[in-house]
Amino acid sequence: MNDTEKYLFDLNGFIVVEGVLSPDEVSRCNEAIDRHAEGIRERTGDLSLSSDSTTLKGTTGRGDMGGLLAWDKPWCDPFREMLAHPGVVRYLHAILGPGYRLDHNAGLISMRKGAEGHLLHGSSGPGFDPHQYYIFKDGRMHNGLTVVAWQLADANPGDGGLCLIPGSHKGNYACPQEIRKWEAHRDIVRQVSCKAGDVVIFTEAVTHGTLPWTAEHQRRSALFRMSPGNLAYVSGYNPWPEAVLADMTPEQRAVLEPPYHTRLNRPVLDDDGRLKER
Ligand SMILES: O=C(O)CCC(=O)C(=O)O
Repeated sequence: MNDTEKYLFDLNGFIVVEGVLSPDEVSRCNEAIDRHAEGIRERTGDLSLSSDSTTLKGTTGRGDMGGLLAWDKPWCDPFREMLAHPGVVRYLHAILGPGYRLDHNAGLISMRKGAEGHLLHGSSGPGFDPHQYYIFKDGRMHNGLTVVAWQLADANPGDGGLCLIPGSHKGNYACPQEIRKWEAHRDIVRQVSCKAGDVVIFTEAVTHGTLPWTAEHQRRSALFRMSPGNLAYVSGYNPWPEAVLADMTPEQRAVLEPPYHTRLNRPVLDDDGRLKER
């Protein structure tokens, strides 16, 4: 992660890394999703994400699908490769530190035209959340839970999808409800437009959410929530399902280690995603 990228992440709480996946990698992901599309669950009723917002509501719910890492080969492969992808490891080392780990099981967000948005949320002030935080100390940033969102379809300006309030990871006051609902001060909320193959990395501390999807094509974003090596938000690692671990490379397996100190013989990757010699 170069100095400009660090500046932008520190300033905004997120960064878009363009063109991490090749068109072929994007196609492999989309083909795997198409094969499993019956597993996409559209949210209804109590699972709705737009609450009583008048501007985030939609005609249908957001589609979610988990289990990507446990699919049969070859369908799981392009998603497993995301764990230690040479295009993102150096960013995760700068943002989370060496020994970063997968926290939540990987999941797909899919939205079709009319899908509702998601109330803005985030973990900056007024309290300190020891699992989802952004702090700067000893000349570097430290982040808790951090999202790596792999874009598998274009999100053009005006399409909707991921949005956030740049800089809000350093906020001290609670985000007012009318802003969380995208009903007031909409000018401070930025839709993150990006192309298939780009990766958006954002700290869970930044106030973020989802705008209703307006495009004709389906939104597809694969979310990997990562934590520093010493930290867990959820207990999904205890244990990871056998089908998730089966036939993983040592590099991928390293990212599924449970939380513990990096100095205790934790397998660690180099910046290119290869296992480091001890
Ligand atoms: O639509 C997005 O990418 C944001 C998703 C999100 O914030 C969440 O699922 O908690």
